[in-house]
Amino acid sequence: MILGRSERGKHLIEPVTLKILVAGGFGVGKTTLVGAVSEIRPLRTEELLTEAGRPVDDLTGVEGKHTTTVAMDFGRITLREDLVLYLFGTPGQERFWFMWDELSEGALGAVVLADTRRLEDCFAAIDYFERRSIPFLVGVNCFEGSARYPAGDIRKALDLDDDVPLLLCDARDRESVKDVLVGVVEHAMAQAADRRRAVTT
Ligand SMILES: Nc1nc2c(ncn2[C@@H]2O[C@H](COP(=O)(O)OP(=O)(O)O)[C@@H](O)[C@H]2O)c(=O)[nH]1
Ligand SMILES: [Mg+2]
Repeated sequence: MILGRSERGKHLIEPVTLKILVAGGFGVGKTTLVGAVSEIRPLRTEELLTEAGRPVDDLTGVEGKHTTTVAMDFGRITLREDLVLYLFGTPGQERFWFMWDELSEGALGAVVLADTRRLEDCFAAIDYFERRSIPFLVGVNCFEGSARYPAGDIRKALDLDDDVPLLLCDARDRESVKDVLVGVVEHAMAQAADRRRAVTT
């Protein structure tokens, strides 16, 4: 059968695949977030927190946590039939910083997860993406029992630029995480459009 020009694209939808990083401090919910939305069984490379790792991995506030991601989380979500996201949860611990440059290669954008009880844990991730002009948004993972702050106060504490979106989310909730991911894609697209305008005008 010969496909007419008007038929083009109707039968074979080649999805666009985009790479999104999920960053943030240790225990903030990166593995949980990837697991909440991934259509494939998320690939996790976790090791049990060993006695040896304890002095290094600060567990204050995440006492229930017994495993830690040593390499990264990996998952996939189809946002629309023509748009597939690959998620890379980057290790929060400082001793894995060396992996970030590899992981951020070709990334469309990033989610920086934050926990208001330990806000400073995400400063390094924000610095990292700002310095490299990688579009990111901040997702505040709302753990129950932690105080709620107005978004404006959190923005100020994080010293966020006005155009960086900040969303409250629940890393365990698929719809909530989807909103965050759509937010990253839209923010990255908007920033790319701004840059194109800046170049052509
Ligand atoms: N109550 C609550 N617990 C969460 C939430 N997100 C993650 N957790 C728990 O917090 C711990 C750390 O989450 P994890 O995803 O492993 O953090 P990671 O180190 O950033 O990958 C786990 O025990 C999760 O079950 C959340 O939104 N609410
Ligand atoms: Mg993890």
